[in-house]
Amino acid sequence: MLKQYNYSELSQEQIAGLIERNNDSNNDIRGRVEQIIDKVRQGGDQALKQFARDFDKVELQRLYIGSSELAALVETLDDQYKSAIRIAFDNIHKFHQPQLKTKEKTIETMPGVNCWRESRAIERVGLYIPGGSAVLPSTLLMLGIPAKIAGCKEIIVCSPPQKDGSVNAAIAFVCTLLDIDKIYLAGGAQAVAAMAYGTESIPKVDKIFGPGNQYVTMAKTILQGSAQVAIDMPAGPSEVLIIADEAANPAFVAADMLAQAEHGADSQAVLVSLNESLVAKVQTELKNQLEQLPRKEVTALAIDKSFAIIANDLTEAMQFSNSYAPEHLILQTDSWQELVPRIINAGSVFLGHLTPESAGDYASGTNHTLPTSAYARSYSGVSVDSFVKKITFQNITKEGVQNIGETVERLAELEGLQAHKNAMSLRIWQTNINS
Ligand code: HSO
Ligand code: ZN
Repeated sequence: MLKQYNYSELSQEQIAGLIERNNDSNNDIRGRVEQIIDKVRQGGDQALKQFARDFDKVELQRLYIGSSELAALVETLDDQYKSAIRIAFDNIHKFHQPQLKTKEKTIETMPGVNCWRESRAIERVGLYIPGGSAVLPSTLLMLGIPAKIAGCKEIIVCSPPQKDGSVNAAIAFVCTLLDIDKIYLAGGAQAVAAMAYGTESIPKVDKIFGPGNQYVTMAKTILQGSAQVAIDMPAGPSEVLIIADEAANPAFVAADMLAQAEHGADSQAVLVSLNESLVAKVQTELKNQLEQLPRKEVTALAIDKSFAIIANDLTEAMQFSNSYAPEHLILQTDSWQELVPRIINAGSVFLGHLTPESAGDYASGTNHTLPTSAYARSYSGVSVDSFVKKITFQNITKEGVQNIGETVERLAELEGLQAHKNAMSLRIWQTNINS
């Protein structure tokens, strides 16, 4: 059963409590993840094999599977899945390709002073593909496609081994579409540590991408501060917030909430409804639809931790949504067009009654690696931009030196940095002599 609150009756503290998620207040998760990171740093491949024994219940001879094994796995995948993956691949590629902008326009800030930016791919990237409670080949599409478009030289993929020491056939198929010929068999925080420091088998990378549970997210957060590695964002347990008014279809609302909840017990689905009777209908739908789901135990746990809020109008609904900053926001109202400009914090938004989050999770083209846990206040989802650095360039001509020279000299004086001033003064003298 979904807990239910009236927005206007909630105190600021209660709202803050509803907005908060995944806090690790007694540092339980941090402590355990730090131990894992230390073991991988010191023990390398041997530590990873031990984690595979302990966590994945598999004895690994080698920490990767290569191209011939991947090809064999691809053979086992049904053609209808292959063609669905190809369509998703094409749509995601279509949406991401135009994001690549190698050189921006040159701006002449003063005559003879030219500045511009160019993108360069991050050379070595690590993609973490979760394989815990559900194997997610779609995540490899979402990370691998922008990495390829950006032109990353080395793409390292880590995914937890299955019980037979292999990976899922659909993941293998996505690898072939992406021209990736190896998958490293490591999962969880240990995989993230391996990519951050490098082991005998797993190369060290410059940036780590991918969603995961709280352990994976914690490992990324710790390592970005200590291992000279960047991360895409802290992407933890998945969440959705749905704003629904009287025009909403309760079956659609419940289905979207359950789709979120089936990701795991720590996922959250929030309904912000404009009327109580819709909430009651959604409750009934949740109960009925949940019964039919193969993952009903885990899904029910997430629904128990979820809640509905009854707001007086769309303004209140948007206010709560912007404070919650959901990873996914679904607007099941006819007036979604009006609401779009009022969205301030959200990872990815699904507009209208016929746009389920599942479309974006898999195949419409947008990326599903998105900021969770209110990080949508400050982070964007993964895109081609996440796989490049933008380098600034400038060139100053003789005319430029004459135009900007004195300004630089004065500012250097102001800061008491004589050597800075000299670097410009020498150019000014030389251009004066030669003119
Ligand atoms: N909703 C997840 C992505 C996903 N769903 C993968 C199904 N497969 C996080 O945005
Ligand atoms: Zn999903």
